[in-house]
Amino acid sequence: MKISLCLFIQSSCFNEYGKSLGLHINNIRMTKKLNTRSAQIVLALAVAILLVAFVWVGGPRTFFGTVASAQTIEDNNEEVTLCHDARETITVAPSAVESHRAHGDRLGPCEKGSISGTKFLDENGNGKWDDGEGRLAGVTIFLDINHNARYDTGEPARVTGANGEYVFKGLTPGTYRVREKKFPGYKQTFPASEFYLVVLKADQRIRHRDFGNKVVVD
Ligand SMILES: [Ca+2]
Ligand SMILES: [Ca+2]
Repeated sequence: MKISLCLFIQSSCFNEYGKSLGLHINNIRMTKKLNTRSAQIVLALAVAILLVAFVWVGGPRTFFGTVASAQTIEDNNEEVTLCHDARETITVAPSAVESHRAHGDRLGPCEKGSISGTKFLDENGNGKWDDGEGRLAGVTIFLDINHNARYDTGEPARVTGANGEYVFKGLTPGTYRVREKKFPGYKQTFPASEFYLVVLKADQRIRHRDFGNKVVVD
């Protein structure tokens, strides 16, 4: 009788029958709490997984246009690859091919171009690459993305090889400013503008964007 009463009045039970019985009842309560919390966590995870699945499979998706990239989406149950080349961010349904095209994207994979050239030693300093003048290796050529006329961390850069050549591959269509990184002991003599303004179209190869330097004599 006292035990059954104890199950309803636990605090008095703890005092009357000692710590062992009280702790046992508290453990039962704690176990029930943990089981309830675990069930809540499992339910929350299941809802989150279903939400993610909806967004990726059936719901709207966001396409980031800061860099052109190929996207494979479904159109009438067929996979369609398009190049998101509009350089803006849009959110559309995965099957909205027409929405992509109206936005400026193109069907098919992204066609990427290249810019290349050679670094030469302008020995006579006349701003031309004359016969017999050599090539310069180890010079950094970069794409001045922020147009501040100097190299910044993160801007695409190439170091000229033993033959003085450099090449930027995989460039998306757009306008690029190609510059060289100044280095001690040399002065740039070509091009006169000190940089190239290149308007690159899809799958276009721009070549002979050369740079010349002469040795500076103290
Ligand atoms: Ca020359
Ligand atoms: Ca820069």
